[in-house]
Amino acid sequence: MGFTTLGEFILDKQSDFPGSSGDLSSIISSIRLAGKIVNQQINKAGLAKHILGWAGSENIQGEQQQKLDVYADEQFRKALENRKMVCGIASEEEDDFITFDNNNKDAKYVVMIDPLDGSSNIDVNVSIGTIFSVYKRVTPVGTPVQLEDFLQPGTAQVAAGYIVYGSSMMLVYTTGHGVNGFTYDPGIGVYFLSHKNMKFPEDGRIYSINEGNINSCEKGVQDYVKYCQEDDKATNRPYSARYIGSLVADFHRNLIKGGIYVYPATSKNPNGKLRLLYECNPFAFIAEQAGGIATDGKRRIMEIQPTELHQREPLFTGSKNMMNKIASMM
Ligand code: AHM
Ligand code: MG
Repeated sequence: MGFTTLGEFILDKQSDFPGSSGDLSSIISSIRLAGKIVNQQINKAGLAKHILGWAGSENIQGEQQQKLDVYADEQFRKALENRKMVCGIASEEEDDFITFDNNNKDAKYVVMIDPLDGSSNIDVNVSIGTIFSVYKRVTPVGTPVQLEDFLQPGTAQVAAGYIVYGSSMMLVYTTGHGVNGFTYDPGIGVYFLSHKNMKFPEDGRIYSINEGNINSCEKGVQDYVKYCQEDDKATNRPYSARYIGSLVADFHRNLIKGGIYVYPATSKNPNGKLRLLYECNPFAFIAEQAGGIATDGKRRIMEIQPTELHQREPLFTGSKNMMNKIASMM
């Protein structure tokens, strides 16, 4: 019937990595499984009172965690540990990295994960997501995993992707050979290839920024937003403002329709709000693989050398021509 499942696709694409052990494929498979489990709970969130509300603990950024954050964190951790291909993970929800050394001594990969991004949207029934990225460890296999295994620049990513829990669940990922998207059919429990070789349209007319912060953004960002709002028939302006406040959903829409997402430095968050390892780098890898651009306003995101696990960076990402325009104003 011409339908390709994610499982078939992963097997087929193993030939992109001649001589590979299939470990990376196994990591993607564990994420697809945990995604299904988390999706099931998210779909019940409005029903299950016990899932809503606060878990009562705080993460390292001082933000309150909701129960589903904790649940998602556990599911992805367990799924990744079970496959034995990962020696450690760093999660946006955990203060420090977690090592799987006891069980997975010979594993050569580490995974960074934001298990439930945009979680403030859960109790208002708005799309949320999971973001992940995979690196090869830099310290020797068989020794305890170290902080330096996690503090690698985005250019070292071997895979990155996201799951959007929206009107449908979708998994979108890259291993450096383009970007492909898979839509989940809950009736049979299978993801199908629905968005082959995804590309950002070169031009777009959607801008996504929290405009409530505009007065405390730098002048280049303010000028660009004014530019988006001007009337100009030739360039099809004014553009449309669309901001869900769920990075995964905002990025996903812009990837499909053409647009730009900006979370700049503000006076409240002088380094922006988003985390380099869990949010900026994976989206930068996906954006570049899809023909888009990702910067911190000046530097290419993927070339930034991280110095700490929970480091924040401004993020500007999207369609090439929109990104070039904002860059010319910064
Ligand atoms: P979170 O990881 O705590 O959920 O925060 C990240 C989210 C992004 O999904 C979203 O783009 C951004 O925070 C929205 O922030 P703001 O409310 O400041 O616009
Ligand atoms: Mg997040």
